[in-house]
Amino acid sequence: MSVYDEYEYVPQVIIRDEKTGEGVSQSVSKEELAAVEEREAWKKAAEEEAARKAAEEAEKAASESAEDSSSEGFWARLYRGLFKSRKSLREKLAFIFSGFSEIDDDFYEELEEVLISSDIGVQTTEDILDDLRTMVKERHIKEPADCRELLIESMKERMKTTESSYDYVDKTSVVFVVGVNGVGKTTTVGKLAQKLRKQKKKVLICAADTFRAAAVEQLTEWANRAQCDLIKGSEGSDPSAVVFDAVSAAKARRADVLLIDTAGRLHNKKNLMAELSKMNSVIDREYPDAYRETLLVLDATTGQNALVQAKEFSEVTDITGLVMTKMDGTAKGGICVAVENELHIPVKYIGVGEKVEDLERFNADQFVDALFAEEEE
Ligand SMILES: Nc1nc2c(ncn2[C@@H]2O[C@H](COP(=O)(O)OP(=O)(O)OP(=O)(O)O)[C@@H](O)[C@H]2O)c(=O)[nH]1
Ligand SMILES: [Mg+2]
Repeated sequence: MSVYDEYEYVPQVIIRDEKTGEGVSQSVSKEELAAVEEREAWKKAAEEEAARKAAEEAEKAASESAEDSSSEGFWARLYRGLFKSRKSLREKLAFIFSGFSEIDDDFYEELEEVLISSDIGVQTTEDILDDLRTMVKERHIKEPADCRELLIESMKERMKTTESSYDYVDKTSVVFVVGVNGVGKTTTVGKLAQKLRKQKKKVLICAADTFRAAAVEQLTEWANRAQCDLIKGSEGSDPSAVVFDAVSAAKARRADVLLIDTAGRLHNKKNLMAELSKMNSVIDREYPDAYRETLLVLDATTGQNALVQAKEFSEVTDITGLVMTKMDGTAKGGICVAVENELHIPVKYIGVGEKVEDLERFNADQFVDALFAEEEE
């Protein structure tokens, strides 16, 4: 019922003059009144829609900042994660920087030992010392303590041999997560799923580790937490068949990213590698347009062993990035410098704890700064 129906006289409406802003009372016909009412209703609906959108945006912003405020923020997490490595390196370096009065062969020898014992690796240590000798000469450095800055500079440079890219996040992609037993593959898949979901990506998880029933349970929990779909097979089924199903589902559901968790528990290396290549062929055949990423997960606590694993995996499959886990539990953080410098495969993420937010994109400068930071906070 319109206002008009209630009155016998021709209604007056206030029409606002656009230029002066003044309201002018005018008589209007039934049709005009209906048009005004319709316009008002439309305006109200538009305002309500704008308010709803603003509230949605505010909620989204709050949830994004919640990702950080629920924990300590990027730098603090990195700093905490590298606690053991930093402490160990600082103690050893303090000893040689204060214990030597000049930069001589003994100084270099001692420094070499410190770097190797910090799991920076023999080859990378040699490279860094070569850099250091050159810089000391060129810049006429005399004080051993001044070598600290040179060391930081060289390490950063050594880690910049490869540029990390995260292109897969914005493409229709398939991410294989591979690695040996217990390094943190499933945890990494779970953490990545949540990260991607926070970025509003449609994520599908594939449980291609069919060797342990517990693996599927573990992944189901992560998938529930991240609120994303999970494709699984029965225990002992062919992982490639599960991958096939996952690809079909990813296509049908228009997933942005398909994350594939694989087994690290095959009875021998040959089987593991054959299985990987079979799964890769399924993707090549069934999902040729998908952007491919193969992340090799390495447990930083294993030090040089991680370097060996990275070499072996990269011989049989095209590794596009590394994930160094358990950085929080080791003084062997220097291994990141070694893998980047020696293998030229970028470290893309580091794991600094078991919680979902404890997975960081890797940044060489910040990593080295956190490793050498002076004061404990
Ligand atoms: N402290 C710490 N623990 C981690 C990190 N990443 C994973 N873990 C722990 O390492 C253990 C093994 O992790 P999983 O994700 O099950 O490893 P996986 O590679 O899937 O193991 P398999 O499937 O058995 O080969 C779990 O207890 C994780 O919580 C990390 O960055 N820091
Ligand atoms: Mg697993």
